[in-house]
Parts: sequence; structure tokens; C-alpha cells
Amino acid sequence: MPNYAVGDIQGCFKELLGLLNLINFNPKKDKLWLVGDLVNRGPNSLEVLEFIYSIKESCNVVLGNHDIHLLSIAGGLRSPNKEDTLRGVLESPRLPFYVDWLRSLGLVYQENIDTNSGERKFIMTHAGIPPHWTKEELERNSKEINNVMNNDTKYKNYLINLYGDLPSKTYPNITIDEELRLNTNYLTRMRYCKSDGELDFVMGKTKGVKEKKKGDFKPWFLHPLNLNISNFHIIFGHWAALGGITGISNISAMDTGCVWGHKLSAFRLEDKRLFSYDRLN
Ligand SMILES: [Mn+2]
Repeated sequence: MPNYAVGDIQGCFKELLGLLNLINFNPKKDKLWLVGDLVNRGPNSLEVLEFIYSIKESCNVVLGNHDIHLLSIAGGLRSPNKEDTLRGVLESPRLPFYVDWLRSLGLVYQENIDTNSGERKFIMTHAGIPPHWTKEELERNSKEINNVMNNDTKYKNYLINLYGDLPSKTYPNITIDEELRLNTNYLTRMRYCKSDGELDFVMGKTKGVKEKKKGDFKPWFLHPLNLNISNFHIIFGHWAALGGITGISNISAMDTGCVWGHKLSAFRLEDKRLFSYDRLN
């Protein structure tokens, strides 16, 4: 019953089927861990959502920034961008089911898995975990977002207040709305930050890693993490320019840029074997 972490699919349905065929995925026995950004930018977002929804009992999924963007548009709170390819999803009569399902998912998923090298706690988020967070802060902050997402009166306000790069870090009189925005940015959009969690989205916008260090800003995973957990392994997506490489054995970057013409990858948690399927034309 292997567990496979799969990178950002972003509507690349043919490649998803190709990858699942390559790993001989059996939804009755195996599990997929999906790092989010199931939809957008790629050609077949609706097909990806329909398919994942149909096997959702075999999937652990966290939301990415594009999935949240879909929720905002579906809720009438944002307009689609020029680059968005969400029309098929938005026009689907099944949209309300997908919205309800996406809302029920969290931004963090954790599970202990028996691997070849012993038991490991795998923690999956879309963008990563800010270096200053403890295990308790990770749990509390992600639970707070889940509660708001599943609360009909707080949900719309959450989405309305979500947009923006500030605050870049916490401060003494931070409001609840600001804290939710900051914590959602950490879990779904972060690339560069300082060791105290101060975010920089300007550097992140290049999507590149040419400058690995600029002042005290570094890719979040290059700071010592404050997670007080033994034998953890972090799975994340969102950063295609990393090409799947962090240089850290217990932190796996799963976004290998399928939607940008590269490949979709799966990482088998039990034996750390990596499988890839090239983007089709
Ligand atoms: Mn993303």
C-alpha cells in the first residue's frame, strides 16, 4: 500500500494519467499525496478535478494558491486573470460539489508512515513551513484556517481579506484578518524569507533560485527549522524553478514544472523512489 506524493498538476490531466500508469497506481490500495495547485494554467483543470474527486478517498490533498484562487472566483469575490484556464471548472454543473470538497481540505496534512528507514512523520503543505514555527504553531495556525474555511459566515470574509503580501511577518497588534492572511501566505505562497519568518515576495516573483541568498533572505528550507519533531519529512510544491531539488534529504520539492513544459513527478514515501512523466504536447 505505497504512498505517492505528486507535484503540482495544474490541469495537466494527460500527464497525471501517464504518471499514475507509470507507478501502477491502484486507488483501492495506494494513496496519493497531492501538494495542491490541482488546477489552473494548464489545459484540463476540469478533468483533473473530476478525476481526483472520483478517487478522493485515496487522496490526501492540501490546497495551493491556485485552488484558493478558484474558490475566490467561484464565490464571486474575484475575477479570473488573463492567464487563468479555469473556465471549464467554473461552467461545470458540478462546481458546487468541487467547491464544498476543496473547502473541506486543509493547508497542512500530516501522517506517520513506515518507511524502509523506520517510521517518519510526513508533513505536506503547498509552499512550505516557515522556519520559526514550532509543531504547535503549525498545528494551531493550520487548524484556525480550516475552521474559517468550513464556517459559512467566516469563509467569504476570509477569502476577501486574503489578498495581499502584507504583513510580511507577525507583530504585536496583528489583527485576526492579517494573521490569517500571513499564515495562508506562509503555507501557500512562500518562497524566500528570513529566519524569523519575514517574507519577501519580490524575490519570490522571479520564481528562480539564481540568488540563493540575498541579505538574510533565503529559500525557507535553507533556514534551520524550529519544528520540534523527530524524524520528520516535509513534502511541498509551488516552486517549479527548484527543479525538484532542495539539497536537504528530508525536505522534498515536488513541483517539477509540468505545466511549464517539464515533468510531473511522484515520490514514493516508503523507499524515496522518484518517478517522472514528461509533459506531452
Ligand atoms: Mn502554487
